This record gives sequence, structure tokens and C-alpha cells, in this order.
Amino acid sequence: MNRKYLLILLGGTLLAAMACGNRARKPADNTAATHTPTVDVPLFNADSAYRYVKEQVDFGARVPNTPEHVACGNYLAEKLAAFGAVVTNQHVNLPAYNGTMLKARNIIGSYRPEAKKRIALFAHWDSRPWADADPDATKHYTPVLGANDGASGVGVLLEIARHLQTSQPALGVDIVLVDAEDYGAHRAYTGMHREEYWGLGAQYWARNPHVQGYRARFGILLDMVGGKRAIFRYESYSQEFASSINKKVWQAAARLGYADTFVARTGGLVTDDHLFINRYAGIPTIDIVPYSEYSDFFEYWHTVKDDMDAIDRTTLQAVGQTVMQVVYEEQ
Ligand code: AHN
Ligand code: ZN
Repeated sequence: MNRKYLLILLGGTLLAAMACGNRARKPADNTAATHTPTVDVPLFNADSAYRYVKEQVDFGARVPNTPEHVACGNYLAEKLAAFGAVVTNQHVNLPAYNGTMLKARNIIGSYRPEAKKRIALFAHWDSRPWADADPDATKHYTPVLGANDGASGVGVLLEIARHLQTSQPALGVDIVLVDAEDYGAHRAYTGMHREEYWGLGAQYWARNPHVQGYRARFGILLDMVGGKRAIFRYESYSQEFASSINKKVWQAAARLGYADTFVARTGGLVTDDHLFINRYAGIPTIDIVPYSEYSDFFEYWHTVKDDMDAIDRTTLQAVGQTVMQVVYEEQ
């Protein structure tokens, strides 16, 4: 082989590598033997997602009827618009369990709204008014910063939105940021604890979607997806309503090397936004929500320690890349 040929070969390899760009490619050796064509999936940037989590937390607790909540809502709508989404705001007054009228705002960012085949991605953007699970009882009426419980799911979806602007998947995508998820009854409440006290914004959206007759092939809810050493199992309502979507997501995670984070075993039942989306909107929707044998969801759940120190980029990366793989592979 002469010198010139080697150079061309090398040059060709370099060019090919450059053409691939900053992208994660589906492994060529497809041992799962699915019929999914090879598809380029953009690389999820956990530093970027982390920044979007921090920018929300920097507003303070995002409790409905507070200026911090209003300011963060504006930030989220601006962010989605800046990432090229068609933004719909649902401003609605929703009564809480204790009679408080919540000025709620669901924020929806739509990509290719004209496309009939769609995927819906959900996260709640409010934070809990009271740290009623804090080990220190004097903190039980302090608002939760909600870095993990709220901001993490939204941060991951904003990073996905940034990619949706430049790389178009085959299906249209709606990013639905629901409000007033975490205004469920305080622990000390002596009345009936009803599941409908949670997920108020999701209940409203499921009964009044941002587009009349809205349909999506499936939905994925992200809740508390930024905790250290988080483990995700098949949540049981998700299994009841959308087991094939659980399988799709956990298989994608395994192919990406995240089988230790996405453990393909059944977890518990979680009363979360997806329950109402399944029940009222009939969109098969799963919940990616942490499973723990030692605590509810994660160590600092509904405590004053749910701050940026509770956030781990490794978990954001595993969840974000997995959801992107599923979104970009869907045909
Ligand atoms: C219950 O505590 C019944 N469900 C958890 C819903 C939730 C709260 N998700 C985040 N914060
Ligand atoms: Zn919560």
C-alpha cells in the first residue's frame, strides 16, 4: 500500500467520523433483532440539563400563588419558545384539598403540531408547599425547593427540547409541563387523604387537552429523575395501563448500558400525574419514578434537603439519553 492511498483512507475515515458529528449511534450489532432501522440519536448533555434544573431552583420554591412560581412559569414558557416549540399556556384556577384556589399554569411546548403521530412527555413544574416528610418537625410547614421533586424532570425535558429544535424525530412531540402536582394533603391533615388531591394540573390537562381531540401514541412522565444512585423499576399503574411502553423504555435503557439504573422488575403503585392521564385522556402513559426500599422515592423526598446537592448528573444522563433513544427510534 503506497503512501497516498493510506492518506486517502485516513482522510475518508476522518470525514466519515466528522459526518457522524456529535451523535450517539444505535449499536450496529442488534442482538435484540428488532426491526427498528438504525437511527441517529442526539447526545443528551447532562451539564445542560443540570443547568436547567438549577435555573428553576434559583427562583426558590415554585409553590402556586407565589411570585417565585409566576417567575419560573414565565422562564419555562420562554425556554420552550427559544427552543423552537409552539407554546400553549393553560391558565386555570384549581381548588386544592384545603379550599385554597390555586392559580395554576400548564405549559405545553409542541413540535410539529400538525403531525398526527405524536409522543407526549410530561413532568410537573411546581414544588411542594410543605416539607412534611422532613425528620425535623419544625420544618413541616417550610416549602420544598424541589430540585429533584419537580425541577429534575423539567430540566431533562428542556434539554430534550433543545435537541428537538435541531434534530427532528419521525413523530411530533409535545412537552407538557403540568402544574399543581404536589399540593396533595399535608401529612397532618385529619380529613380523608384522596388521590385526586394530587396532580391537579394533570387532571385538568387530561380532561381539557391543549388541542381538541388530542391523541398521542404514548406518554412518558418524568418525576424525581435526578437523585443520586436512583433505581427505576416498572411502576405498577404504568404496568396496568402501558406495560408495552415500560418494556420499550427499559429495553432502550439496557441497550444503552443503563440496566443497573433501569431495573426490569415491578415496583410499587405511585399516585402521580400519569394515573390521571391514563384514566381521563386514555393515553397509555408510564411514570419514570425512583424506587427505594429505604425511603419514599429518595432520601430527601418532601424535605428541606431536596436542593441542588440532591441532584446527580449521572442519573439525569441515564434518564435523558434513554428517553431520547425512545423518542428518536419511534417510527
Ligand atoms: C403520593 O405521595 C401519594 N404520591 C406521590 C406523588 C408525588 C409527590 N410525586 C411527586 N411528589
Ligand atoms: Zn412531591
